[in-house]
Amino acid sequence: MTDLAAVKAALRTQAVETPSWAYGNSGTRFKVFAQQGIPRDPREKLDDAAKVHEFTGVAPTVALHIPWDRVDGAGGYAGLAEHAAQRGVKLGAINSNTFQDDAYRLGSICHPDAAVRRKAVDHLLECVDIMDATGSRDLKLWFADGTNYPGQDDVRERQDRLAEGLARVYERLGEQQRMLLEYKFFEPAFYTTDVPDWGTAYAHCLKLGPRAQVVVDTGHHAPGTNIEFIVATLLREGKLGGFDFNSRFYADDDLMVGAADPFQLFRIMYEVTRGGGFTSDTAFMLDQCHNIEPKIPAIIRSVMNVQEATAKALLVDREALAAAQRAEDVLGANAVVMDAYNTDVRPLLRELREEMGLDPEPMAAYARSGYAEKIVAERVGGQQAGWGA
Ligand code: PSV
Ligand code: MN
Ligand code: MN
Repeated sequence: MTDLAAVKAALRTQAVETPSWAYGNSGTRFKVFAQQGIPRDPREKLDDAAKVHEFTGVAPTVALHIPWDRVDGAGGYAGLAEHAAQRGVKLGAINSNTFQDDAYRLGSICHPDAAVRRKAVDHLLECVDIMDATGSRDLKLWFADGTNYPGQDDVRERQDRLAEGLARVYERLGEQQRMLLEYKFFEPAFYTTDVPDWGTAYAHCLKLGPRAQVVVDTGHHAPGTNIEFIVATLLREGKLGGFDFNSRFYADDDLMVGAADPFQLFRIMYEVTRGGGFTSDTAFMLDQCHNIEPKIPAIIRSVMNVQEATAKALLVDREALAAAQRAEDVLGANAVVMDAYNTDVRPLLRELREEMGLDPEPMAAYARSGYAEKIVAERVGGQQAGWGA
């Protein structure tokens, strides 16, 4: 039997980090649909993120993206951290950006020209300076580097350049800081990508040291990839730094986590709980864009989707599962997992929220709060998230 009090206690400690860019206008390369009430600066993005935390109780940190969230003057980044604290949230991971400058046409830290590589590394070092000011623990690195044509560049040499650049940044990290390396199987490069998969990311992180860990962006895999196996393996090796959660139907769709395949999210969260990732330093971050739906409710929904999948994963009767596995009872073992997945956890979560002093229905409570109307009235000329800017 699963101990429901223990499940609730674990859920109380859950922390899902929301990304600043999810609050801004975004779109595809075809069109950015501007919405009303969109934040005009990083502070207003934090105001919106604080609302998500206020109604869910489990979204206490906000990831920044540099330069999209660059602040000059007015207290700088320490001032931004202070603003966050006043709203009841904290600044989370700093995401670097080495993909929106003309210099990066052939890559950033893997670029054939040392001057471009230096520019990219300088940006990453600036991100660590920002982490010092904000108190952020994690530097999240995603590289758009790669090639489009066979022969365009030396694929092995690009790995050497990558290793060298990462090592320079790793050396700069403080004792309590981490470097989280993200992989993505293709796009914007289409022939080779310099960090295409967890194996490449893992190999670099292993060489760098314990403060370099892998980020699993759920949207960055080929169809049919068993993501939970990757999660189990990385956790076993002590190298799972965190997640960028989102949903995909086709490629890097960045749709709401748990929307396309809630069963996959449950399977991932089961491996997380099984592997101790839920109680370790694994960061649970969203990496999403809300192109056609209202942003704040979509992010509330996403946080709840992660919470529901986690609750179901925690409900797996581990003793019964182990017993069935030992008895070589294939169907029995599968039934234990499916029983947990098929449990309606919404009543449990409503109860939990009430115990936490929250409204049991975050979506409805947000809608009633009047915040959406308030920001539409107050904000004119919202900022684009960064994509397609
Ligand atoms: C690009 O694919 C991407 O979605 C990566 O997942 C990063 O985490 C994110 O952009 C922000 O840079
Ligand atoms: Mn990502
Ligand atoms: Mn992505």
